[in-house]
Amino acid sequence: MTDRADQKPLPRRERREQEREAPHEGVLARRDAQRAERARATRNDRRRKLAFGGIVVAVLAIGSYLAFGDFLRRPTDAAASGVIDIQSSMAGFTPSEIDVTAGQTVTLKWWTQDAAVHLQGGVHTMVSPDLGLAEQLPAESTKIVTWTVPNKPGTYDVWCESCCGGKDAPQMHGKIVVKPASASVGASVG
Ligand SMILES: [Cu+2]
Repeated sequence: MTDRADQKPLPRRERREQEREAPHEGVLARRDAQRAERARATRNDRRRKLAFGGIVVAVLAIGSYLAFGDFLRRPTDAAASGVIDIQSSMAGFTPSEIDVTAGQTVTLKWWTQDAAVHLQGGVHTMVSPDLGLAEQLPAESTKIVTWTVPNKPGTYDVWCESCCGGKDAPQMHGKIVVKPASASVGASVG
């Protein structure tokens, strides 16, 4: 006996409550539309976040390329321009390894931003007895060093003896690789 027709008319207050719980179809349709709209908005929002994330990744990629691309390309640029860029700092030589060709005269653009107070005698040094290098670089300066690479291919140690522990400190050492002349002559003549 739950049929509505059999029931006595409900008091007005209860009828209103019933209507609130079972709203008519127009309201339901509106709610569906609102729900769909909200879902669309969420999808759009997600799409916007994805797009934004993509832009952030792209910007970071371009930024790192601009920041480090030059550093990564440096060996090629040095070969093309004939100038090797070397920085001395409390971290040692940057780059810590350079390639040169036996018998070739190379130009080193050697620079530092360090203040004299941090350096023994106010200089960084570049020492490699085997390669005939014994150079000094005053604080906060750039020096052009023209150096004729000895004709003895191999890998050589180079170090700074005037800061941060000097020769005894591993980070004050760099590496100079002297390549045989034939390899590069063949390449440039061809
Ligand atoms: Cu130094």
